[in-house]
Amino acid sequence: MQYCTHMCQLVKENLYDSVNLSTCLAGEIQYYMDLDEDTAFILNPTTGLLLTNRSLDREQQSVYHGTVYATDKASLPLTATALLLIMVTDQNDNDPILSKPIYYGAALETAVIGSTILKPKATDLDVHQNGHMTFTVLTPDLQDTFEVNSNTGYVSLKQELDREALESYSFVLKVTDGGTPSRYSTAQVIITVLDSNDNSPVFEEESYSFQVKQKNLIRNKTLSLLGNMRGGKVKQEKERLLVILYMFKDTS
Ligand SMILES: [Ca+2]
Ligand SMILES: [Ca+2]
Ligand SMILES: [Ca+2]
Ligand SMILES: [Ca+2]
Repeated sequence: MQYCTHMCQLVKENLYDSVNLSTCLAGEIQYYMDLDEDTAFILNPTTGLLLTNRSLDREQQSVYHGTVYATDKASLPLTATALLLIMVTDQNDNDPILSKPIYYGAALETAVIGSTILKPKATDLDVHQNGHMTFTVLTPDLQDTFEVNSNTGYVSLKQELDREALESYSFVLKVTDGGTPSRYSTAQVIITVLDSNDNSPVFEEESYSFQVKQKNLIRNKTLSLLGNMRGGKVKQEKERLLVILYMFKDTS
């Protein structure tokens, strides 16, 4: 009796599906099978129609192996066998997921344009286009400041930072898969701008004049003077030890 030696059949995940295993044979045949997971399928012994017995999950099991037996109804029946390979085709039933709900990054305000600030990670359990991820920044007004690599999701600097102007940025990172329809998820990104010493200390006034009694100078008393930074007009450095060296000049 002639029968296929190998069969490869495709069934869809999540849907009740069927494949016909009788196409290779004609005549009155009884079909049986051994399958590595026998609750997933039912084989109609008369028609050879193989039906999914439950909804399949490709992400749990994508391939089933088995053997199909075809026996004729002769008084001395003959049996043929075929190795059966059932592959579950993918549906886009998983969102791409970013590894954290919130990512925290930091960059020196003197960081060079193009430097990478953050490397978010994302996964999608589906395959091919259903698992192909594309990253974007959702917050339009920050698209000039940060660039997200659409393939990797890496966040890099697109323009210069200035901590004295803005010391923190927040935007929404979106990852979308290539399925039809597509699925997506988002995460918050918070980037702190770290201070660099990029501003000189500035006196509040252009000149100061004061009088000191000579006896104080003779007694070597300590003179103190506060040089104030201009709060509004001049940018202030953060958490830096301010050491001002005063030099006095005798102008008499
Ligand atoms: Ca699935
Ligand atoms: Ca899937
Ligand atoms: Ca997907
Ligand atoms: Ca600074």
